[in-house]
Amino acid sequence: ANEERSFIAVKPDGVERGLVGEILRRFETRGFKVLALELTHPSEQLLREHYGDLASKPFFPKLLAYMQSGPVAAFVIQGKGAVKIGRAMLGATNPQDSAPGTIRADFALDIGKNVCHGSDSVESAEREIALWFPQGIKSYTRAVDAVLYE
Ligand code: YYY
Ligand code: MG
Repeated sequence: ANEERSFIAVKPDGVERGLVGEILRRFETRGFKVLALELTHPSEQLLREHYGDLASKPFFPKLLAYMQSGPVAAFVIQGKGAVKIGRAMLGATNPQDSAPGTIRADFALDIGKNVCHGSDSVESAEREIALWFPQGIKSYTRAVDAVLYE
């Protein structure tokens, strides 16, 4: 149960604005274990798979261009409630609606430049992790987990 994983990404605007460290720090200090970490230039094919459910949306071409406008910082986090807490930490998709203290509220204003991505379910997380880290993910143990969890 403490091994749930989520895929988190800092989008090209977040990388360009120097927010990778700040965003990663929030997940680290919350207690999540970082299992993978990569700065990558996603191909159009990868993005079409990643956002497969959105292919028919009017904003899809703009989304593809945005996600290819620079490197993406891709992470895998692991820990209790990683998917739900990850989404909560990102905030609502539209930063105009994101609660204060969330990443999107603290660092963004427009839905088309919302700085970060997080998996929306455990199933999506598994799919996205396999897509972005096809080489596979290696786990490791941390002494701090004995202190972090009851
Ligand atoms: O999962 P999440 O990123 O919060 O939202 P999705 O509905 O999956 O949309 C993916 C991505 O698409 C969103 O983060 C911004 C962009 N987008 C957009 O530019 N305009 C919209 N009306 C809806 C989504
Ligand atoms: Mg989504």
